[in-house]
Amino acid sequence: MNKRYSILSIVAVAAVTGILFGSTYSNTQAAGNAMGVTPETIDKVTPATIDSVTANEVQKMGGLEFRMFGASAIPLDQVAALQAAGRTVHKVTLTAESVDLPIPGGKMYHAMTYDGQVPGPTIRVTQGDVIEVTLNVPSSELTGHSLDMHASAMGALPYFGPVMPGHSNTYAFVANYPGAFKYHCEGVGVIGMDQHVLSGMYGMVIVDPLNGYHKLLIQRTATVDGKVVLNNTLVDPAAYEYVLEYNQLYLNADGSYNQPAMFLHNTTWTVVNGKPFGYDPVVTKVWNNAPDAHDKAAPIIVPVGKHVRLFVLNQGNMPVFFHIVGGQMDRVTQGNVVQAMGTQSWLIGGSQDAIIDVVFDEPGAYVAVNHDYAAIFTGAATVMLAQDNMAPNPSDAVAPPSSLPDTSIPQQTFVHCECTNERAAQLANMTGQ
Ligand SMILES: [Cu+2]
Repeated sequence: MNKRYSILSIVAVAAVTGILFGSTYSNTQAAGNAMGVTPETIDKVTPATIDSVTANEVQKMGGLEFRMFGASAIPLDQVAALQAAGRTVHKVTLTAESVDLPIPGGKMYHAMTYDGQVPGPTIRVTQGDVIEVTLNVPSSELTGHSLDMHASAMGALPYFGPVMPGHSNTYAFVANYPGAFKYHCEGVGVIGMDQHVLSGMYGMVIVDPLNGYHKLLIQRTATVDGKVVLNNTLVDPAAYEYVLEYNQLYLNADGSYNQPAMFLHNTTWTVVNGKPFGYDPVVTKVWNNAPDAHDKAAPIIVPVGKHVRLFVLNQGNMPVFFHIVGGQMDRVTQGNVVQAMGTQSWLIGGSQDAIIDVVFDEPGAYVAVNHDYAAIFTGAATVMLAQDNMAPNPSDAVAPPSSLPDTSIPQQTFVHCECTNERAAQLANMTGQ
């Protein structure tokens, strides 16, 4: 290996570690001031900031300056000007809240949440919109938290940096690309990031394509004059829309986070929208013994012969081999670019999304799974009942409506969530239930 490259590699790793774990940034954040740190110049590597002999070599070369970019970041004092210029601005507030939440077997686990629910609220905007987001961390929290928005293209610092108890942080950005993007806690300078995300601090930002979703081509076959022929149909973009977020829980018997299990990928539960088997009342009878209505397992109702759009996002630590038992996927889209048509399964890696369009031809029970058997049998089995007459759906499985015309077909919902009773009551108020 080239020696110079080798030294630089070591120093670069050390420097990034220094930036992420160093005390300078988090201390200024804890003080709640403006930090004096610009997005362009985050840190300067010196022997004083890195305890490494190799840093001396770098110092002799004039030092390394690390820059992190704010490509889609907007200074807060310019948000109003962008709004005046015609962009829609979404002001979103999320509050960090550590609570105990139920898991099957009548047990609880120590969850970390945004707004008392897992996943956090789904945010929906249109490509080109501005999101101005504030993270509040109440003084009652025992740890700092943070907010990393994958719908943005901006550096981790200063925007995603730790917010200590009793403080808040606001930043803004333009959502330039369409898709179903993750947001998540980075812990405190990435320390504890695994625990915070795998305990519930994640959610989805849906960015609708500015020019709308493509019409859906579905391909079937027919017989005409004794011959098999293709029978293609173009389906309107307007769809019944659902959200499916995959993750894992790694737990000790007392409901605390089990980091050694995480390193071994030894899953305790696989969750879809925060619950193992949350849409599978057949497998998980225990959910139906849950004392609170919003905890009970309930299947997802989908229409027969109509356009169904699934926003699928892997929030977790393991791959998702997304498959619908009894069905095929008519189309898979990522970033509004079609990736596949008529496929059986789609691999969704960590922090990756897929928008899956399906038309269910026949009534009956279909089951969306992660076709990893360990995942299926620990919770990744989602029953979808296709029927002619729609019924109210679990609220956490239904996407918030798009602001684009002719995109979202409205659905009736009932409150269903991995959330506190207080949050369930808030959700009921918000939806008028
Ligand atoms: Cu956190």
